[in-house]
This record gives sequence, C-alpha cells and structure tokens, in this order.
Amino acid sequence: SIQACLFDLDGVIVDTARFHYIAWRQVANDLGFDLSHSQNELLKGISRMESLDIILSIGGVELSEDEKVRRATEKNTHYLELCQQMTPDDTLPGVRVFLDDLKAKSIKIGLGSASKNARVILERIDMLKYFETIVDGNRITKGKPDPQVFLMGADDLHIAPEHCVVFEDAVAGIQSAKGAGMFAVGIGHKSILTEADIVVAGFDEFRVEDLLVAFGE
Ligand code: B16
Ligand code: MG
Repeated sequence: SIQACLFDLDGVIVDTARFHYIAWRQVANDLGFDLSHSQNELLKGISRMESLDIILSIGGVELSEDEKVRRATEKNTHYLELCQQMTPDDTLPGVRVFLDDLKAKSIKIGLGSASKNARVILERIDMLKYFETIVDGNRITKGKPDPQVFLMGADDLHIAPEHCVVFEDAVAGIQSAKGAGMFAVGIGHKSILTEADIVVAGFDEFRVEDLLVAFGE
C-alpha cells in the first residue's frame, strides 16, 4: 500500500526551471557563449556546482575553484531575485488538490529536492505547511541519480521504500527513485522519462484515485 509520497520541487510543485535557465544563461553569456534550451534540460535535478561544471564543459571554459564559487554565487543571487516574482498562484496546476487528497487519506508527504533554496521557494508559494519532511540540497551528500535524497525522506517519515511513491520530472530523479526501490511517477513525457513506472503530464489530469489504481491498490 502507499503510505508516503515524496515530491521533487522544481518541475513538479513549481516551475522554477525557467528562472534557473535565465540565471545560468547569464553566467554563460558573461563567459562568452550561449546556453540553449535543450542544453538547459541536462541541468534538471542536478546540483548547483555540478550544473556549473556541465555549463563550463559546454562552453569549453576552465575556471579556478575560487572563480567557480564566485560564478555559482552570482547565479544564485540572480536566481533568487527572479524567484521574488513568484506567488502562490505559481504552484503548478492541480498540485494543491492532489496534496489535500493525500492528507485526507492519511498518506504522508515529503520533499526530495536537489535545491538548497527549497524552503525559501516553498514559503514563497505558501506550500511549506504540506510537508512533513524536507530533504534538500543542504542535507544530501550525494545528488540525484543517487537514491540518498529519497531514502532519507522515507526514513524521516518512518516508511519503508516499497510503500513510497516518488514524483519526478528529471531523468536523474527517476533513477534516484528506482534506485531507492520506490514507485516512480514521471511528470512529463514518456519518451524522456523511460525508467518511470508511469508518466503523467501533470496533476490537473491525475488524481490520487488514479495513483492508487496504477500502484495496484
Ligand atoms: P539550487 P529539484 C534542482 O531542483 C533543479 O532541478 C536544478 O536545476 C538545480 O540546479 C538544483 O535543484 C540545485 O538548485 O541552486 O537552488 O541549490 O528539481 O531537485 O527540486
Ligand atoms: Mg525537478
């Protein structure tokens, strides 16, 4: 049976990917190259410093450790400025209803995000109150696709992995969930999230009842 649901943040609860893209693109532009939309896809679910390494390899640029930290800090300041525009209305369609339904069914709710800004963002969109545990980029030592982020969440909630469902929009996140031995719901396209147990477009067309059926309850 399903006893806990663990949610990724960016791309599942709220669309902050567009702000990450604007801020990373600025870093690339400052270094003299551009970052395309499809290149930005590679950064989903990947930590800040790893994302910077990927961007630098795209541009064929090498930087010292100090310079990397400086660029990453600049990116984060810009990103947080952009996030200031967000309001509770930016929560992705159907998410609140879905979480309310889970609560009504006494299914526990946790967050599993690579972001160090997860709490700030949840606060901005007034979603902090839903989460019984938050595992974010400040707690994990191994990023997605490592299963650590979701195993920690399950452990916090005292629920065995086989009773957990993960909602993820990133390939690395689905791999993390499957590595943890959990049921993985992909948010996005089947052609990209090939390792997910099921893939849905979003929460406006997917109810808790549908999840229970898909899980085999
Ligand atoms: P930060 P998620 C991830 O969030 C983003 O998808 C990824 O693009 C970002 O680089 C990463 O968080 C780190 O974010 O710079 O805020 O610490 O999808 O795991 O919720
Ligand atoms: Mg994500």
